Amino acid sequence: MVCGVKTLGQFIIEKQADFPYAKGELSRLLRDIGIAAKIVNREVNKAGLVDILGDVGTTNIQGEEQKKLDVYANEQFIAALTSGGECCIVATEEEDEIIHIESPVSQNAKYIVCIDPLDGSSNIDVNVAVGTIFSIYRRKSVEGLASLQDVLQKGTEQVAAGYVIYGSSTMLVYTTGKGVNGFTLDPSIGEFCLSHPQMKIPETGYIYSVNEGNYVHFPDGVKKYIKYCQVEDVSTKRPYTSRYIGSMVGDIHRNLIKGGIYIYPTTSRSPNGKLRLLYECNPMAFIIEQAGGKASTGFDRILDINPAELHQRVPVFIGSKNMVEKAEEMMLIYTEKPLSVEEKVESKLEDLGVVGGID
Ligand code: P6P
Repeated sequence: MVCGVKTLGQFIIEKQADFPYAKGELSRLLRDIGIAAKIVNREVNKAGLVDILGDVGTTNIQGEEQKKLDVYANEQFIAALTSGGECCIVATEEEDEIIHIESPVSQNAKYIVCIDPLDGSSNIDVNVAVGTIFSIYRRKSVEGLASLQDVLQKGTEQVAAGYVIYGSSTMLVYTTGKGVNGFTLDPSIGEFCLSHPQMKIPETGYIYSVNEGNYVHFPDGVKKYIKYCQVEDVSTKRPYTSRYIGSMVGDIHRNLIKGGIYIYPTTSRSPNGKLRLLYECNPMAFIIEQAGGKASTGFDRILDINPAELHQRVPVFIGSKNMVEKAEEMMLIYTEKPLSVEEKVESKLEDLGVVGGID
């Protein structure tokens, strides 16, 4: 205990006992992520003072302007994961392809990390909270170089997931499947200290987070749910409050503490939704489910989705259980469920006269 508080490092070691076969690799991997988060935090906090705001002048595979801090954060997390030696592949929003960590130690490491190094970076220049989101898997392949197949695992296979929110204070929130714990960075000692043990999301809430500027392009089920949130009904404390800051980590962190729902559905510009399955929706879904909430596409559980590609996007309805279930109810009534990737292939084959599909 440092000055009466439990640091992230102490907590990780203490909880390692939860995993009888753990030899400390996951503990060290979480420590490496914590170190990179502190380095990124330092730059985020002084972003207005040094030439690290604004665009790099390049775009990532998503076609999004890369901010200098996006690139900086990406470099710091990759460097920390490389030096730590516990990770063999990094899949990051900022790189088109997976990154094999080349060192001999890392090539035989057993963990895969999927990461959005700096989510919500369009907010950096206007000083609104941004975040890092990470997801950790055990590699499935047992020999040779790990591959993309080791990365494209269902969310239920995650061994850990977490986020860092660089806001009025900097917090790291993570789960290893045994609850959710939050740590606040104490700059005076440079340590993340346990501040929010065993976080639970209220079963219902009164905040809905969605970009209503896209309203006309939303599925009817989403339009109906938004109108449901806005109708006066004292018995259910409606109308709810609308809060949307354009930073998934910020919106979901608030909803985790106060209760609420975050929705990024399909829109005309994002026909599959905007948020990425592997390094945004899956980690957030793991955390929110572990905190007692729910996360779906409006129809199916996020964590059950079989990823088809690295930067796959999915619609996301995530937050307080009762609110997500109400939104799903509206989607079921008013919106036709889109075909899954497998169903689209099957349907195409049938159109082409390939009866019974391909075994
Ligand atoms: P829009 C940030 O770019 C992000 O990925 C999430 O953090 C955020 O919730 C969403 O996109 C904002 O998107 O289309 O509403 O500006």
